[in-house]
Amino acid sequence: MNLTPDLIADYNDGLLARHRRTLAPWTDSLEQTEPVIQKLIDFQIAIPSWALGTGGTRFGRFSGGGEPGSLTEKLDDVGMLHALNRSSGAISLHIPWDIPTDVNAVRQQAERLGLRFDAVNSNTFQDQTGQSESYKFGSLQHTDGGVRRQAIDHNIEVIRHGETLGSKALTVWLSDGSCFPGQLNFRQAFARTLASLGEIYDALPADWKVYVEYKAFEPNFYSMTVGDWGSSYLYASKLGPKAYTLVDLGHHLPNANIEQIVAILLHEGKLGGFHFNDSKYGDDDLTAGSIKPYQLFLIFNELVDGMDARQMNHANDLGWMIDASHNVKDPLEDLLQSVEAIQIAYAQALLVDRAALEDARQNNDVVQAQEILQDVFRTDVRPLVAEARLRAGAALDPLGLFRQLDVREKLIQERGAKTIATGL
Ligand code: PSV
Ligand code: MN
Repeated sequence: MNLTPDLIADYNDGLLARHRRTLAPWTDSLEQTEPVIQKLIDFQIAIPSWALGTGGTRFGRFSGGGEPGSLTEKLDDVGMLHALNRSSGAISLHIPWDIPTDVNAVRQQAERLGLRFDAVNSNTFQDQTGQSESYKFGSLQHTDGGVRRQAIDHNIEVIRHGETLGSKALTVWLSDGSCFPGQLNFRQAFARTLASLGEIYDALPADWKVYVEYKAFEPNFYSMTVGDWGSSYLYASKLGPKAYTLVDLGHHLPNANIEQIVAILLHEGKLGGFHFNDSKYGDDDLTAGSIKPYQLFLIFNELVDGMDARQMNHANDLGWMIDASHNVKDPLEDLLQSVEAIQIAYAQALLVDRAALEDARQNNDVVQAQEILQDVFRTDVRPLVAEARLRAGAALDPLGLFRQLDVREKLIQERGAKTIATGL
């Protein structure tokens, strides 16, 4: 579907009067709001190639219609999201689900759609057909050197694919661990994993990063070899300056203080990137901001504070990615909602009066510190996010336009009612 600038401008015309009314209160404080709007325009959130189809649980999967069946169609879908919100200008690919067959064509298509390739993801958590060794008992941690070799080589192959597309980072998420006490020698598993990661690290191009993603549980339920931010930090520190920790919001034990984790990792210069999603219980992969929007805001509050302290570029110095999957929503609508929730949390964090907050902290004025944060959290910043979209040439209401154009119905007509996207 071709969402031309004219089509978007026509749609916006109908919403302009209302938008101007909601924006009016903000125009009194332009000095404060202009930088926020500009930062929102610059801020791009990568869409995971595996979230464009309907997800599932281990109990089943209810496929939606019109799902993308090839990398080309996945790029088209992300291109459409980006045309609607101008904030999804990147895609994160999972290999081997998304191996490009014609690299030049894929690059050209991405360029036409205004997309760049964010981190590439390796997969040693599933056995692929034709593969000689099995990952049933782990990959980089495996007791058998042959399995480790296969997993290391796969990661290096993923880097090579990423290079052809212009990616600059590899994300390694390992399902390695154990399900029962006694199954694994923890120390040796750690040492083997570190040595395997070291070989992958050595294959990184000079301007690349590797993100070590941790997860507390699943699919192993007794131990995970990269089970928490501490272990990830340890691996990243031992690997070297190109290695960083990746925080996936769904990968913590219940009630973990993720904002504190983020603050410390940033302070140590070891936070590399993010996988946004939300959860009630575990790795639920729900829409960002749908369950705990205050937590999302508090995370962004630490991100902005920590990035500013290190004079980092908000838009480029960390990898911003969504990692969600949805069983009951239209995947594209879900992604539009996630992007908007992230933008809202980011905009609110940018508006925190940091001097006043620090003052309250210095005076141990706990009440005032809470007031400062909650005042911003309870402020409706949606007009600012909409204004950023308007200036970037996006739709004032991306979800509204998606529905008005009946995009899903058109995708079903084009691709069929029973298509299944590759991925989980
Ligand atoms: C694992 O749960 C994870 O968060 C990793 O990022 C994977 O790459 C992704 O989900 C898709 O399986
Ligand atoms: Mn993830």
